[in-house]
Amino acid sequence: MKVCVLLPTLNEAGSVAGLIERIRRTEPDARIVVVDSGSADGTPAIAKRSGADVIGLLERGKGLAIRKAFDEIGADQLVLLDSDASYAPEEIPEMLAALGRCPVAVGNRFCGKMKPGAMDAVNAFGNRALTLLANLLYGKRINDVCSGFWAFRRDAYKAMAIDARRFEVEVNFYAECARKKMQVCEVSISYGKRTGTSKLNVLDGFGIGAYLVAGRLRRLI
Ligand SMILES: Nc1nc2c(ncn2[C@@H]2O[C@H](COP(=O)(O)OP(=O)(O)OP(=O)(O)O)[C@@H](O)[C@H]2O)c(=O)[nH]1
Ligand SMILES: [Mg+2]
Repeated sequence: MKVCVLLPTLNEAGSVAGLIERIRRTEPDARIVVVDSGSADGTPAIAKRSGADVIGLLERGKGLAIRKAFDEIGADQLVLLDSDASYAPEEIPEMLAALGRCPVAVGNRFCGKMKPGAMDAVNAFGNRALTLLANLLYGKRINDVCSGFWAFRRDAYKAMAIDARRFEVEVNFYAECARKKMQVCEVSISYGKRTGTSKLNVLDGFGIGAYLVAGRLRRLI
């Protein structure tokens, strides 16, 4: 199998069916996998009815879910996309094209294609601050380290040590690319207002920052 698109879900019943449909229209041959951590709103059943393969987990955590799912998936190219309809699956081909140039691709939301009101002020500040911290600590230039849209060649993903349990998973990708000196291509993407309710809070933002600092210290010792 060539391409697999992974959607992590926690109570995303309002968006998951539409998203699966759009992915299928864009990448008809891709396998679509939903990894769900105990949604109470019927998300897994909706995803199954929409034709996706569903992995159900009992334990919460976006990072944990992504790790478990990618460990089971044997595709050549792995695409990861939040399932709250804030990212556009129509841009997956550009992410895959970037994998022709680099082992890892990340969507950059700060390129002028963000829809008005898509990101509130607290989130915008947090995203900017964490990206600045990442650049300062790791010295590998990136413009949107908390992006929820990534693509990996299989070998590149396998080469990374991913141990994040929650929302630190994206900075974990970035830190591993820095450690392994892997080139990351940035793709200009759009970003819209999410459907449903956010699972992220300010404490998670501090957790991501702490993860970046701890990871850097571990490499120094
Ligand atoms: N499998 C799984 N997915 C999760 C978990 N927590 C969040 N997600 C999913 O991860 C994605 C990102 O979560 P969001 O709540 O959108 O977080 P965010 O995009 O950083 O924040 P917002 O800007 O508020 O949307 C969404 O698709 C969630 O459904 C979890 O514990 N397990
Ligand atoms: Mg979101």
